[in-house]
Amino acid sequence: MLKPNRSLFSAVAAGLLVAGLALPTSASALTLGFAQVGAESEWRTANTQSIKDAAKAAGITLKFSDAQQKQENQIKAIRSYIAQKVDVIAFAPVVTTGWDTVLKEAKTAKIPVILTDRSIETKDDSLYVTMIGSDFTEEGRKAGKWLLENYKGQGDVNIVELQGTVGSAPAIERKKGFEEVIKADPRFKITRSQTGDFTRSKGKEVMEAFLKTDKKVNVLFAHNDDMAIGAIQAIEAAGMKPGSDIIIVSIDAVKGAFEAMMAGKLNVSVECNPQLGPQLMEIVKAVKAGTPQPKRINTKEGVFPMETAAKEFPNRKY
Ligand code: GZL
Repeated sequence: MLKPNRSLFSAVAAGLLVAGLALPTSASALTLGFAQVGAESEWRTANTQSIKDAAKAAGITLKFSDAQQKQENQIKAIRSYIAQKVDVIAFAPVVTTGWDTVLKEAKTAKIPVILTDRSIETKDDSLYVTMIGSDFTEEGRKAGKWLLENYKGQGDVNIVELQGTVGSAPAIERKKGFEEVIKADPRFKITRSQTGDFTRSKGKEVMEAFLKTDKKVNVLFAHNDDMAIGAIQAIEAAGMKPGSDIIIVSIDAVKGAFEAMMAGKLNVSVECNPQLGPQLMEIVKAVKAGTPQPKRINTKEGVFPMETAAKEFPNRKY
């Protein structure tokens, strides 16, 4: 067998470099460290699948961690990626605050950081290259707008709200957008609001508590479909009809929401697209190539009322 002629290879490499033609850094040479929030919802599961599939398709080596929705676990994962000297770090910050210290460590190690899905609060936005994700405030506005335009009842409209994870960008911003829109009609009031932490089990538990004390609930606004699906179980257990006795407005537009809408138990779901994987991999390669990125890249999304669910369901990819 021929032995590789190392001196020939290094001569060619030197020639390429002298000619200013750096050796092609193929994506396969790239390693991405990704610190995921957890596996709390259908949305998150689809988001994880999109990232894993896209890394494979792009030939990028992926190191992946699941933080079980705990910030300290995400920080530990980011530190381990720094120690392993990955090319790029990306993560979906479980909450908006408390990231500056670890991101400064990444900056000192000259490892670029990309935020996906959720944003952070920081005084130093040089700590991350860009944030790719949805406009949660707009999602909250869309939910409020659908309600004002489609609610048929007369008189006061008592709304109970299942908030997402306390301190997370989607929970803060969806609430803000929803309230901004419903304040246009004084009949619409949020009478109870509590976190269901984006999970089905917690959404069911909190809705049970709401129904025990609130005799008149007209509407449920849930910050994600998983909590809405949990609440549907609680509403039925209380002998009421979800989707008619209590109008339900939700966000994500995952498959479970379409199934609930087709069963007449959920009235509308505002889309929040989890399929950020392909765009993320393009940004990883661009960042490594030194191509400047906008600070914010928004994903495009729609609104899916119950009446469109059966027609749209076959097209759904998550
Ligand atoms: C939104 C994402 C939220 C989803 C939830 O982009 O951060 O977290 O709405 C998920 O389903 O748990």
